[in-house]
Amino acid sequence: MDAGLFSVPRYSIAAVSKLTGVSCHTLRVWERRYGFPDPSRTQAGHRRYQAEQVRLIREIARRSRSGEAICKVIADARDGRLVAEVGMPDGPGRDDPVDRLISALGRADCIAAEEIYRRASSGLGLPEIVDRVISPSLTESGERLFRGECSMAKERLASMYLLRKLAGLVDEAQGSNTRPRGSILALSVQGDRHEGGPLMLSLALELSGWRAIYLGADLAVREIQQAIHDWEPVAVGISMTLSRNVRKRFGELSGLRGAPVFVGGRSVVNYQGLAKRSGLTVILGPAIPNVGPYLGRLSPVPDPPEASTPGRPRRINGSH
Ligand code: B12
Repeated sequence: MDAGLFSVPRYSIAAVSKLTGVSCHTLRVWERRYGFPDPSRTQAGHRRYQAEQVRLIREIARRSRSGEAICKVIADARDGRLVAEVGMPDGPGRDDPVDRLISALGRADCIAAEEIYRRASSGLGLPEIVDRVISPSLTESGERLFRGECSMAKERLASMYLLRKLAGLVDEAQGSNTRPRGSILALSVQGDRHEGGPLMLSLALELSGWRAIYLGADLAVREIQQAIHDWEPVAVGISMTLSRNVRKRFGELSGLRGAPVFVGGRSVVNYQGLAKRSGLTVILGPAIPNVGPYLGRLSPVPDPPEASTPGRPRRINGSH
């Protein structure tokens, strides 16, 4: 990593919000209240953050989500006592398995990629494979495309490889989740073609004992209504990766009937008020640790009396 590049303040507040999951409003509040982070300003007065600051903000957000007092975590960051355990926005170093995996895929060397993936995931549980291998690799391959460092075909090969692996983990979790508590739709809405979020949501659902009905990306809201009608899920979980048209989509989602709708993903962080006004429940942060607690408060709708067997999970077509 080039130390000079690392210290150039080049991230706007919107970019930092997307990279860290902390809303623009919260970043301004922290700055006003605690004097941290303290970004540079462009001539026009716009905030610009360094990669190191982004890394620290990610770590602050992670610790705050795990229950530490925000004023203490920020004081630690300000005084240089915070060790960031999470990845850097400028991508992994050369020896990092993520870098080697994406580079092998960039050469279309699927055998080498498989070996790197196998070693990097060996001995890890499903959530750790996601956190340490799949998620950072998906991000790195897409970021290389956005930085102009690889072709669309190379990004596509890497994304498809990683999404297949993620889907494999969903299957594995589903195989162990033999008595699901109820079924939940997992998808992203029309216009949003990112599949990583809804797959990750499906994995989180299966790991917390629910049956994910994975409907993929880019689904029209009227189709969601039809799916609620056909399968009567306990809830609908939407992954929002793209900020484009969020207002319009929330408006459409507010018209869904027959199941509560919850939304998560990187785009909801700056639209929490709007989501609530649209009758949607917002779940912030990564899917795996955060979906279970919310769903724990939802009780599955019981089967109709003639079909129900006490103590059995609710059936949906072909789910078990
Ligand atoms: C891979 C990728 C693509 C691939 C997608 C391939 C595929 N088939 O899925 C391709 C190349 C197609 C693509 C296209 C575009 N992309 Co793109 N993409 C990415 C990238 C690099 C990784 C996304 C990913 O899969 N991450 C891994 C997943 C698992 O992480 P995640 O989605 O963040 O999900 C985590 C949490 O958010 C949360 N979560 C997610 N969903 C849910 C749901 C619930 C309920 C909960 C509780 C939690 C939760 O849990 C997950 C972790 O456990 C990101 C950049 C990045 N740094 O992430 C940009 C990014 C998402 N893309 C972006 C953009 C702008 C685009 C394009 C518009 C680019 C363009 N100009 O064409 C198009 C839009 C296409 C479309 N219509 O959707 C922006 C979105 C900005 C925004 N918020 O609007 C990003 C952030 C890039 C950037 N730095 O600006 N992209």
